[in-house]
Parts: sequence; C-alpha cells; structure tokens
Amino acid sequence: MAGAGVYSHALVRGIPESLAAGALRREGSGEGSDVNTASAREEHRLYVQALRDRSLVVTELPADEAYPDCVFVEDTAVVCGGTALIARPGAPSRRGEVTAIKKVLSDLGLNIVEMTDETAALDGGDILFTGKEFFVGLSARTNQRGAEILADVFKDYAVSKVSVSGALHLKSFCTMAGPELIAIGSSDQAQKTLMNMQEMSEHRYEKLTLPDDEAANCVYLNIPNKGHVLLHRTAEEFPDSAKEFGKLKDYLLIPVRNTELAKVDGGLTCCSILFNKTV
Ligand code: CIR
Repeated sequence: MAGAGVYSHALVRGIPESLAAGALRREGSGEGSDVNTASAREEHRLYVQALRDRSLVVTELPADEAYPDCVFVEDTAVVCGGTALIARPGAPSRRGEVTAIKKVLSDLGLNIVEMTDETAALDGGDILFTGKEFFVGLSARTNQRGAEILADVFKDYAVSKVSVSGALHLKSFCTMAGPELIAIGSSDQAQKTLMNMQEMSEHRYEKLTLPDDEAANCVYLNIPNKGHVLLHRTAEEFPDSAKEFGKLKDYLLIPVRNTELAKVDGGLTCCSILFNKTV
C-alpha cells in the first residue's frame, strides 16, 4: 500500500563537519547565523530516534565530508511502491550524493531507476506524494524534464506540475499532515500554490493552514496499529503554528527541534527518505 504516511523504512545520513561552512544557503537564509554542528547533530539524533520509536526500520549512512549537504537525503531519491527513482539534484555540488544512496536503496531490495538525462534536474524536496497522486514543484532545483521522467517512472499516478518561487522547494511550505490533509503555510505564495494544486487535482484534500510556512514542513506517519503520528516543529520555534498542530484530534504529536539545519534551508522532511517495503 502506498498511502500518505504509510512507511516501514527510513534512510537517514549523518551530518558532516563540512556542513557549517560548505552547505548551500539561499540568499538571506539564516543570515549571520553559524550552524552549531554539535547542536545540529543532537537535534538530528532526536529526529532519528523519533522515527525509530515509531518502529520504522532506520538505515543510517555515515556522513561524507565531500558533500556538505549530504544529510538532506530527501533530495536524492523518490521512493514509491517498491521503486526508487534516483534523482539528479539541481545543485551540481550535490549530484555525487546519489552514489551512496543508490547503493543502499538497491541493497534494501528496491528497484532502482536512475535519472541519467543530463538536461533533467530534480530534488526530492519538490516532490509531494499525497497517497493518490504526485505534485512536482518546478523550482530553481527541479525542471520540466525531471518532472517528465518522474511521471514516466510512476505511471500509476497522476503527476501535476506546479511552479514554486520564493522558497527552495515545494515541500518547504507544503507537506502531507494526514491521509487527506495538506499542511500549508499562510504566505500568499504558499496559499496560491495550494490553490493551483487543487485546481489540477481530481481529489479533494482538507487543509491545515499554519501561520509559519516553515512549520508546514512536517512528517506524517501512518503506522499500522499506531494511528496518526506527526513530527512537527516545536512551540519554542513556532509558537503560533504549534497551537494549530495542538488542535489536531487523535494524533500523536511529536515536536522536533530543527533550529540548526534550518539555517541552511533544511526542514524536517529533508532529513529522511521514508518508504514502505511491505509492498
Ligand atoms: C540545499 O540547499 O540543497 C540544502 N542546503 C538544503 C536542502 C533541503 N532539502 C529539502 O528541503 N528537501
């Protein structure tokens, strides 16, 4: 089953020393604030622990100093229904990250499809799978060709393209928060993007509007016999958004701090590739 949040496995990767000085940052992002590597690793450890505590089988790849952004594994592959599409990240400095990811996903028994077309670009952070269809953000990192290849690989699902500006990725402000529930930031850009998505879709989704765009990047897990689980940013970081999460009924809410990786544009979804291997 490939529904929203239905996962058995997670792939994560450690944080290299090189992240603080070498990770990519959008202009103006985390300005003047250095990443504290020790704090980043502690926050990341708690994130990984939260996934393990929900019974996911977690594979942890070691960091690679040659790739300062390697902790952001989400961008390197899209996994659905037993197939892993190995991405061609939009940032040239990140392309080599995929080699280790391809190997581990292959060792885990997934069918591997590689995006080899040199005109294609795709970051997993631009791919929103709702359980029913895919939305692909066309951003500075993901282009039309990347979206076409994804549509070709995951033929069982409708794939709609939506343009993204003012944020790094589509999922920087828009993720699933439940089987039919989309978490969305309240900026004009975020609301407009969701409106465009709804216009293209045959499905009707509920929306959970968060006052902070960044807080709309959350991790929804739908684990058999464990119900709805949501990893979301803490009240300390985003008090108003945390109040909105608190109104969700029948959820296990797990606040996860992400102050350090956020300085280099990393959100909660970026730090894992989540997939279901029971298909
Ligand atoms: C980058 O610019 O590629 C990294 N510094 C942040 C990537 C965040 N990934 C994601 O949102 N999926």
